[in-house]
Amino acid sequence: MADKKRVILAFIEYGRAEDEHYIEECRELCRAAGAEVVGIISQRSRKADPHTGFRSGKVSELITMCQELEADQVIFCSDLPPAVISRLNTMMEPEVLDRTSLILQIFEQRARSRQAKLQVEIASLKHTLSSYESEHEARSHERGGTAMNRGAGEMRSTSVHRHTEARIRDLQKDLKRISDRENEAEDRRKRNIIRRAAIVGYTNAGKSSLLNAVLRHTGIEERRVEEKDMLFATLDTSVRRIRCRSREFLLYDTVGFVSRLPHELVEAFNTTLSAAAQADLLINVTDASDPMYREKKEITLATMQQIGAGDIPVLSVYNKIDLVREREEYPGIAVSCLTGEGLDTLLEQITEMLYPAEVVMNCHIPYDRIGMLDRGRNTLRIIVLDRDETGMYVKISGPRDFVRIFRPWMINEERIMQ
Ligand SMILES: Nc1nc2c(ncn2[C@@H]2O[C@H](COP(=O)(O)OP(=O)(O)OP(=O)(O)O)[C@@H](O)[C@H]2O)c(=O)[nH]1
Ligand SMILES: [Mg+2]
Repeated sequence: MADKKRVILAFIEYGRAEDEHYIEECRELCRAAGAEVVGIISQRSRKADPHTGFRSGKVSELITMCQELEADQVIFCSDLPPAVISRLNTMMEPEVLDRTSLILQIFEQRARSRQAKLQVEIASLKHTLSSYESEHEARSHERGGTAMNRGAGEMRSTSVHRHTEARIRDLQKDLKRISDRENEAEDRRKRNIIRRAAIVGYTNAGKSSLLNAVLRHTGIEERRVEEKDMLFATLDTSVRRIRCRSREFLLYDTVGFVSRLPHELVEAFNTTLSAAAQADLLINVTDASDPMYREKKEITLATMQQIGAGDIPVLSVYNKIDLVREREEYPGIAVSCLTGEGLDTLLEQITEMLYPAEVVMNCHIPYDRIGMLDRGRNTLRIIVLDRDETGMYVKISGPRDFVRIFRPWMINEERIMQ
């Protein structure tokens, strides 16, 4: 195995309460990228130096530190303009990257499916493009340049720019072909009128573990998904069929989020996240043993809004409760995927939320439409009462939206249960 990259983390400490957590998270991101953090350097400041992020004395200190610690890379974790990052790159030997590039590196290493690979490549190219644009803007600003005095270098960069944009368009076309196929599969699932719940949450909260725990709890030992103590272990969406209290639903495991997730990535991962955006219920999993769990839960909700899933009902789940000594009154369901605690309540709540108000309808379905009953078999309770020469008398109960499709053959609506 290749030697681990030796990384120095650089920060500007703005004096915010979350600074310490942020540093810790960047350390974890490095670990996830397979790098070793050999040093941390920070400068307390209200704002970043517009040219080099750090002030000049600190930059010299960073250069010396790189030599002494034989660093291969510097990750500047404060949000600096790309032009600053590229200026720093001209000033020191090791490569200087921003946090977005670090996250992109992790995604690049983890991407397995064609879809994930395409999504990551698009995000990387978009990041390069925005870095390039910002650098270009900074340069022409410094020079006071106008369109009239473009040099040869600028013309060359414009062609690189155009080439990158064309490549992004090609990749997006490929991605669209894959997502169209997936949408067809999704449409087939929808036609089968089966309800869908998506597990979403901060990375490492235990989303994949929750899917596995539910599988185990409902008696399915096989078809487990990978769970791992590492940020961004899951990049592709997995889906499993769950049967609980004579009801069925689909449960999706999705990619996790972090604070300040690069917008290029959120955009590119729209296809993967569309499972969540189209779900009937979002299960927002947080790690209750994490001191920052409230903030992380909010970040997940904000990201869900960003992808257009802000209107979907949310069930909050507080996982890893086995690690919490002093439990709180959680506004949701406390569970442990490790011990199985709380899973009964969770499943009960999921089915209640997925199948809320129920309708019971007596119908006479003609024999040539009997196939309709097949479509509802996963979601509805169907009891055959009688038959005659033209069709069947059935009692159908289930969610109003689904029972409604049998309205043309309704004899009467019996009662409504809440
Ligand atoms: N003690 C304890 N550990 C848990 C529990 N649930 C999950 N874990 C651990 O937490 C780590 C992360 O779990 P995953 O299920 O991979 O987390 P994830 O949310 O899918 O993470 P990403 O795919 O990276 O977004 C693993 O080491 C799990 O074993 C729990 O209830 N209790
Ligand atoms: Mg996972």
